[in-house]
Amino acid sequence: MAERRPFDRLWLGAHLATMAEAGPGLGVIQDGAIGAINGRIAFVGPETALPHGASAHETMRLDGRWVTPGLIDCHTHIVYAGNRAAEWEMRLGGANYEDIARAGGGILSSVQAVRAASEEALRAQALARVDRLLAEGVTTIEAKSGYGLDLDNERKLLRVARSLGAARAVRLVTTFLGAHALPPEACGDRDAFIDEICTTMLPAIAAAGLADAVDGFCEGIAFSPGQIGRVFDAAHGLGLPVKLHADQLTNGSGAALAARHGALSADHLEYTDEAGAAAMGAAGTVAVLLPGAFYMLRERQAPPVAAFRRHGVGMAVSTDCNPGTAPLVSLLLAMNMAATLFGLTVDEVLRGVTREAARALGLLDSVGSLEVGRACDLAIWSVQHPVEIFHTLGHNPLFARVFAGNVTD
Ligand code: DI6
Ligand code: FE
Repeated sequence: MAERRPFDRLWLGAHLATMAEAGPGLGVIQDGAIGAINGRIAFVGPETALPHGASAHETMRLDGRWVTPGLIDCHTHIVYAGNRAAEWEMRLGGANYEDIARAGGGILSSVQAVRAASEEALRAQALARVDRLLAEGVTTIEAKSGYGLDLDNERKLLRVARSLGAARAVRLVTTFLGAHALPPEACGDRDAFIDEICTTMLPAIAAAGLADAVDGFCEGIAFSPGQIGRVFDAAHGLGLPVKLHADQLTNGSGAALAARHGALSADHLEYTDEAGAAAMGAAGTVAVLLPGAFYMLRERQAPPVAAFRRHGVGMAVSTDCNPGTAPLVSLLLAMNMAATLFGLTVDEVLRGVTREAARALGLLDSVGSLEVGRACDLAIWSVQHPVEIFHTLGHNPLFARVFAGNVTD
């Protein structure tokens, strides 16, 4: 009989939420085992199905704990400088987000702070936030630019984002969000700024390999569908996938625009209508729901979750971690909010930070589920049932985090 290669690591005695199937449900395996070789899952199944005589260099017994795929925070603006607490205080006093933005605050005040910050300062501030996410079992983070708004500063943000992935045991995915707001030096000329993004910034950033995808903010206070469409065409011309901040504050038909361009995801979506949801379903565009921003802006209209279900739109859940609308460094809290505020089921939430979040990043082949060949990224939870992972506010039941087969805590 051929000699069987031992696993590098083997976890036994766990209940597994594999997220392996496309359909609803968690793909549960009771009394399961996971074996890793070279950072990938080489076995996943009931412990009783382990090949006879299987051995491992290291074996861990999990005593009935639950294992999910490592969590994925698929929409963040985690690299920024300073904070906007004073703006929040103004909003608490009655000011509104769009008025603050039109008066030169909002995103543009973070742009000022980022332009003044060194790369080292940005990295230190972002790493502190990344560490909070990792402590909750996150193994993949998407990070957007969009607070630089000129080539040098957008590159600076994306370099810092890439460096976070080298500094910590985490998969870091970057997104260029040049079309986030109009910088002051553009003197009000939105079309000229879009030209600059398409002909100068985007090609330089793509050539430097700094972005894995391209995003935009389609909104009355930001850019029109036509302007975003030009950015998307330029991105596709360079072979980069696209995604969109859509219908967050008003219905600007952003969901349909994203779908028309084959976007990986459309994000926020509070004001998306039935036609937008239908277009997303037909295009396979994932709805990324961001309840932290909804909560901090004290929005009243929740995204059309029932329409997303009707049209078979996958739903992901993310923090939107940013200094303005979502100063939030807890994916567990975002998960709780997605259930409490948006009405997602427990299974939808858990799929939304694993399988659907992976799909929103175009990474479903490598992460987001416990299947042979996928990265061995695991979150191991001291809970009796998966709902307890995000039930208790302010409580973190993570027992251990595994990144590419290595226990990191
Ligand atoms: N919507 C958001 O929630 C983020 N960007 C966007 O287009 C954060 C914007 C901000 O800094 O206020
Ligand atoms: Fe955002």
